[in-house]
Amino acid sequence: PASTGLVATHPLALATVNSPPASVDGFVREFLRELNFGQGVSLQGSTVNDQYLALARTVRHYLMARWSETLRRQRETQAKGVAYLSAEYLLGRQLGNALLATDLTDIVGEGLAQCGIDLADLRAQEVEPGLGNGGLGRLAACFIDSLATMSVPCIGYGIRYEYGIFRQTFVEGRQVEQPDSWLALGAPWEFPHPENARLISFGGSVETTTDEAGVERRRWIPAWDVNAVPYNYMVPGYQNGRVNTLRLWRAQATDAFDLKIFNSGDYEEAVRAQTFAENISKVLYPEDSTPQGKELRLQQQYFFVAASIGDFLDQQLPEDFDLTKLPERIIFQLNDTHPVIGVPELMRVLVDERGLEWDAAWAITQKCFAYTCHTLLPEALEVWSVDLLGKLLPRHLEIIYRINDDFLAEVRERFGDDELRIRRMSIIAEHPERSVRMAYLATVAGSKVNGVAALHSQLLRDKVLPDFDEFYPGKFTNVTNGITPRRFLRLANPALSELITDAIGVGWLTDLERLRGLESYAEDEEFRERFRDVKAANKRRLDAVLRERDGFTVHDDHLLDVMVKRLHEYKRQSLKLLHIVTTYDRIISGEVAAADVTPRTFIFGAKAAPGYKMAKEIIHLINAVGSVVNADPRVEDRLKVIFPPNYNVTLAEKVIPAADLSEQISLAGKEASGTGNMKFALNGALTIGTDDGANVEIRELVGNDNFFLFGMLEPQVEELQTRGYVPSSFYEADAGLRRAIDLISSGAFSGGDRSVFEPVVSNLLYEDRFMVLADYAAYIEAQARVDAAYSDVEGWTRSAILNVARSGFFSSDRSMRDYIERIWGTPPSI
Ligand code: 73E
Repeated sequence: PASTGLVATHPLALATVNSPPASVDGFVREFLRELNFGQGVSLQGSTVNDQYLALARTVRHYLMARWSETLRRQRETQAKGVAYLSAEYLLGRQLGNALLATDLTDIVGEGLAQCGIDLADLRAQEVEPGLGNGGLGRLAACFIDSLATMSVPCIGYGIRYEYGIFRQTFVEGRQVEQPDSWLALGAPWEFPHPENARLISFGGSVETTTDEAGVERRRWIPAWDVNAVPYNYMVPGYQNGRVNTLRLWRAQATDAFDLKIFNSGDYEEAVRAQTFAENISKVLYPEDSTPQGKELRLQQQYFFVAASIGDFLDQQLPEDFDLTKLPERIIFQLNDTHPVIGVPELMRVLVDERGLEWDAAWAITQKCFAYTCHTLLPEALEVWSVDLLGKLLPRHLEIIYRINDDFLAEVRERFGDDELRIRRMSIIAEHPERSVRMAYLATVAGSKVNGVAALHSQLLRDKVLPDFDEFYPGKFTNVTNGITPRRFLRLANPALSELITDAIGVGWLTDLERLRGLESYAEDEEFRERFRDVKAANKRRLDAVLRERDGFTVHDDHLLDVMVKRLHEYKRQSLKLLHIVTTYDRIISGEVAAADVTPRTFIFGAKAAPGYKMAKEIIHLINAVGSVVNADPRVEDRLKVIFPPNYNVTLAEKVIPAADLSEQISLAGKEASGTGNMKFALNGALTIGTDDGANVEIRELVGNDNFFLFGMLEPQVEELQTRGYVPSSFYEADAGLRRAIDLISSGAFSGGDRSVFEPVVSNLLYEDRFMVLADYAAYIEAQARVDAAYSDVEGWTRSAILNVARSGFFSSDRSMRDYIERIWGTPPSI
């Protein structure tokens, strides 16, 4: 209920707001009004930040009518929708996307010019909301963009972290983290609604009570609580008049909580209590693919999931709603295991608060959730110790035990007392400590379970959860990830977008398979030349950005070889590094003349989790190799290694369109999907990659001739593992590899100090969990193929165009259609 009393019955109560006129004059008037009345400054006295904030609010006005109309229609039709539950949303800058969605870019550019302002300067002023670590968070952002564009009812739920992913700096080549205060200069895109705060409880105990009907019920008596305050963000569809909602929760101390202490005279303690509560949404955990099992993280998870489920049941449904019909109204999509505590939460609400019988509640719950798994790495599969969970959420732990008991009873019924199987399938693990396997809980509760690329989904079924696949035939499915072409082609690469439209007309931006129409242009010499001009222009644009940002230069006559992604051993940045060191070694040893080496600029972008030591050592080594190689006159500027700090969505939008070569070199079977790989292919880079994640599908689509495949296949990896992998034997057997590693251990990149990179070297020689050395030779050979292919300018361009033409499949619009068809059954509603 949005309004009450007189307001609700007022004749204007249902009137939607009018959009400001979509004309240059109309815009200028609205913008100046915002500057004067909103920011409280004159145009003359305004700073760039004032102008940016006023512009953002002005653009918001244009979206407002569509937003309220979307909400009104949703209330009226009560159509089935998606609640996307994700602890991360890596949104990137909002302004450009909002202008694109409203088709206001030209009007605004012209209007601002009349005011003596350059739109580009205001766009550059925005600090991106970095509320995610990497691919998982960015995927959530792409998905909500696609759903809005496809007019599918969706509400995204998450956490409004006060500090997002840390800002990375380098001090003497080592990573140093700085807090990301993205809110410091104002947050023009959010709508806080403190009046709709929800109380979220923690701790305490559970007791048995008897209700009015004389039935015994378990009742949770929590020990403390916090307020969850919703902050709404618009999610505009692409020029379709729809605006969905992203609702992020902020933790605030409850008055009652600190007042009690405050009244007792302990002012400091009261403030401490407030800090404690508000810590919950203070900072994003900077770990990607390696959750740490910290109590605050479980608090964050429960906090946002309980707020979201409560919000949906209380605010989005009519008051007299029949809860047995809940699956006809909503599907809660679990973005990895982070929101899985929502399963026992929905059970608790249905049974304890709404008085449903257990079996009825379970039948509803099983239909209302679906689970997406994003990884296979054993260390990334979330488990919570029973001690911790029981302390923080005692009633939820009870519910999980009951779910497990019922589930294991079913397993026994099917398979008899097969104790090994029971132990394997139990949601509760006993070793090394008693804990809850969140992926198992999600699999038992979810109506569907999906992996994020074909290979990943198959391995998930066959290797990680085979017992569950046998037990629940048809539950497992695949939806290959995707990326939004609005941000990662239209906004990031306007020059290529224009070239595409010139060739195949409009319409491809919401129907990306139409890029197929470009295939024939690969044979058109003039088109190829224009395509190369676009690439070169994008390199110059990147050069300008990196010069200003970090003082790096990018030569537009170099092959631009790019590896941007989180730093993780399984992704094998160290393999890329060995290639660079090998090439460098060949030059300085005189094996090849510098003049005969393909000029290449290597760009790295990567953040390491602050506690991940080996990842940070590798960052240090990349920087050290870069300093030496870049400064060595023998190289004659034919190799450049640049590593701009703080790689984020904003930088990705500049780097990817300029790239020639996309590095996707994880050990086969370890990268669930990857999404950067798709962005590069769509922007006309060729991939050098292993048979892993979505690389497999990229190669199938773009064709073998337009992709540089190398390395072991997943079954070969398995086989080598079983046989016993001895990395040093590869070192012994390969002279090139030996020389590269020896050069690193000699101190050549550490001022003669042999101890600095010893940990990296011994890790490679004696551990090498991800088989870098085993794939080294194949990688070097594949890079030689790259050099040869690049020397054929026309042939390379042809391949690059075919990469663009055949990447339409990787639109996140297609991913959303697959979710609808295979998982949600949500008919797109207009
Ligand atoms: O392969 C990527 C995948 O493309 C995978 O590593 C990543 O998700 C992407 C989107 O599907 C991912 N992130 C996490 N797990 N898998 C993760 C785990 C814990 C915390 C934060 C992120």
